[in-house]
Amino acid sequence: MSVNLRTVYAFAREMYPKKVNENINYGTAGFRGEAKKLEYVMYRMGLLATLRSRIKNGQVIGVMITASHNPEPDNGVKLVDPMGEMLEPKWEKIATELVNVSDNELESKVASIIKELNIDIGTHCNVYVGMDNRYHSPILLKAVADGVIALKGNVKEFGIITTPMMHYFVVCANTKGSYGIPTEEGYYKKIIGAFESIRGNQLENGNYKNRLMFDGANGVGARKMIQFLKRMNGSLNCEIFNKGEGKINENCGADFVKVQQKVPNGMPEGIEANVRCVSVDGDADRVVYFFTDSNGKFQLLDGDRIATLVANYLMSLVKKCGLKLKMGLVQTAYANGASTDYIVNELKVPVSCVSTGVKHLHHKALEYDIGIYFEANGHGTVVFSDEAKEMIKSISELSQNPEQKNAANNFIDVINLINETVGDAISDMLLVETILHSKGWDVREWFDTYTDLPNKLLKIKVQDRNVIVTADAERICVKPEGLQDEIDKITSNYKRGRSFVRPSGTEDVVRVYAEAATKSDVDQLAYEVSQVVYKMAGGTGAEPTPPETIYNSHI
Ligand code: G16
Repeated sequence: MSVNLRTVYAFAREMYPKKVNENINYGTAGFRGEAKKLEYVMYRMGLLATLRSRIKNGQVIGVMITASHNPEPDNGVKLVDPMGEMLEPKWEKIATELVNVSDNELESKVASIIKELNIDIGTHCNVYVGMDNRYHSPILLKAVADGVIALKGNVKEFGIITTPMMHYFVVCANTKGSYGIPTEEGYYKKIIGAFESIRGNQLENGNYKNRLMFDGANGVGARKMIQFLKRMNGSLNCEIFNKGEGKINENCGADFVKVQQKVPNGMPEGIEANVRCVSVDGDADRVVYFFTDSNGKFQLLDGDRIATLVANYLMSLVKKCGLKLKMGLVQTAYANGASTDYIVNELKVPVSCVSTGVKHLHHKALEYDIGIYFEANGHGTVVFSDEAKEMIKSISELSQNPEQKNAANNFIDVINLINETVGDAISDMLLVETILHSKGWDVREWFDTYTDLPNKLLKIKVQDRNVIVTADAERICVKPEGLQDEIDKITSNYKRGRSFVRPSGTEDVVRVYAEAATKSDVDQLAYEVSQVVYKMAGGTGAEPTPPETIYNSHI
């Protein structure tokens, strides 16, 4: 096949000219920003995906158009590598360079990538493209597809899907179907089949009631949850809210619920006590639970809670199977200190802390036979080594002990229920439901496993967020000089005080996290740290406001 690189420039000039001068970076999960500025970025990511596929011998690369938890005017792009991982870090750099060259330099940049990486441009390549339900996603999807076509790649469009569905399709295609069938029906069938096989006909158990309220963030998660329920024959009693009536993520969804620590808009006022509620984000790769307790107080169960529940359950399955498997849990600095204490002291599972971004967590989790990773924001999953899967399978086939055999069969279903390719809000939710059902627990029993330290997450607008440089899995701020000393001084005044700052990789803000022994302490700690960040990192706009006026939400 002959590829004329001149086409690359022709498409750019005629259809996707770069009209902005500022440079942008591949962030925590790809490029993200105002949708109206992204067409040239998408076109170039289409080009990049073909090069990536070619260097991977024609394996499928995924391109997902979404701005996930960001507000509706934003959009973005996430690239998916052949085994479902996020794009390899070395290629993030290439992607950044490709996006920032001028239209005139584009053709020669593509030529130099091909030359430097010795890519055989005449070979076949395959790119999958999908999008969330933002109104500007179709235009951006077309730009990606044109990028693929410009370099004579094969493009397959999946239309509106969740991000985890895209990861699943890519892995299924690249494993020749051994992970599953790379279609929407194949995805539903695998997950629902496993869920219903474990649950059987007994829909309730002990204190577990089959009733759930689902906040779809007005995003694609709501649409797909409707599809799940249509195929589930009543095995899950789930009422869906925020199905698309309002703006995506606006005062609803997993990020809103986690950060604001309150019930999202669009759900009924005065939800009955102890009813499980769940929120997913705009592209359904994050999930958090919440409920209103019998005192009318909002209570959150975030990614840390899901991780600990899952670890506890999988440990018991490993034990019942009589196996010895290396299990580890991966968190980020955002993990609540109480959750880490519980993992270390009660569960006795090794825990590691890595930088924000599922790409870092996923990578670390692969070091274990069973690697559980969750960000506090609800983004996470479990990965199993091939050896672990083989061991479980052979117990299921060979064991003469009915209890052990049963546990192994159950384990296989649980593995099939989990979308190992990336954090998947719906699959994670069905896993939580499965665990609570098997334990016969209501949400309160889950909540009572440990007590979270009060915590607060704030955003500070600064002139240039990259003036903040961090180290040690983002727990230490090394620039601007002296900022960490100030944070240390402030933190030392608070019992169980901990705080860190980092530039966001998805929004133009600096994030401030704080936790402390009491709610009033954490409010004050977060405020004081925000103040020094504002002063030392070039804050813009209104200064941080003292707690009495801004923090009237509850923890
Ligand atoms: C993305 C990443 C997550 C990360 C989040 C926030 O989530 O996939 O791993 O935690 O951004 O990142 P930051 O604090 O750098 O803005 P999503 O759901 O928006 O794709």
